[in-house]
Amino acid sequence: MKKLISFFTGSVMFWTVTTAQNILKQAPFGFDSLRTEIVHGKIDTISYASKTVGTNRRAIIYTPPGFSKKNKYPVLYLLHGIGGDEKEWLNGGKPQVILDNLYADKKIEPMIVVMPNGRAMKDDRAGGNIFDSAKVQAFTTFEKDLLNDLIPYIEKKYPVLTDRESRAIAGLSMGGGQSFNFGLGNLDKFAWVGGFSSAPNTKTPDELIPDPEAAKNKLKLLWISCGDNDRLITFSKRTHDYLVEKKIPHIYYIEPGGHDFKVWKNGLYMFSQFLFKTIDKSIFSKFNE
Ligand code: FER
Repeated sequence: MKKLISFFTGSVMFWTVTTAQNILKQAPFGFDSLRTEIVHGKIDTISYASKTVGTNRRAIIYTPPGFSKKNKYPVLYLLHGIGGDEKEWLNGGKPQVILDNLYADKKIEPMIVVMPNGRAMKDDRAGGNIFDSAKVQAFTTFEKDLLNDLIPYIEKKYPVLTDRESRAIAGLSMGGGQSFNFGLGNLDKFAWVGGFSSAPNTKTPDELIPDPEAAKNKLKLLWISCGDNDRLITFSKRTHDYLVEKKIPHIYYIEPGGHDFKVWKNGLYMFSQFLFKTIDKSIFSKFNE
């Protein structure tokens, strides 16, 4: 049976690698399965005082296997969608399993992952009408909470690197829109930006990138992915089209799928492997060949 499984896994890997012109685009079978024999990172829930909202707010932190206060780590802020909260990634995407496996296979750089609640309002639960205008507005307000409350808290309490090249932001759907809006809007704070299936809260391209030269010079990676069956694909596509027009290097990856965790987990699997490493921008175009 083991042989059969490894033959199957091997065949799938061979297929994905060869059809992707040596660029792996889809996570291999088992990437999200818990492996008991490897070292695991740790999940904690923290609470920080938010001056922006006037409450104490929760976030979930994943520290990597082998985490030590003697080291200093880069940070990925990983944001949820309109129906979620700080636990959405954990419940739906098992990022700790995906990342533990990537560490075991030596495919990612040690980093801390912060999963905040991106609905910056007093009652930040995902109940009731999640499309209510005050709740949608709270996803915009989160920019202030993130920059002025959460990031300073993380930098005070955790051993983290604080330069822009050691800070990444990515998210799914509303969180993808937030990542573009906040990441591209604060290039002095973020060098790595990713949006998975970004939602209508994504600013228009000229608002997102008023200064194409600054974006070109400052971004290490701008990642845009979306399922080909997602009705929100227009927000990714119009951003991509503008980036092409302005010749701003980025990855645009349309993969089979809808508006769901299959696409977002693959997004995290792929995006995280680029983070905090030397980047070869010449491979970016292979993602939309
Ligand atoms: C909308 C459709 C979808 C919208 C937001 C979403 C604010 C977000 C979806 C998600 O986060 O999964 O019209 O408007």
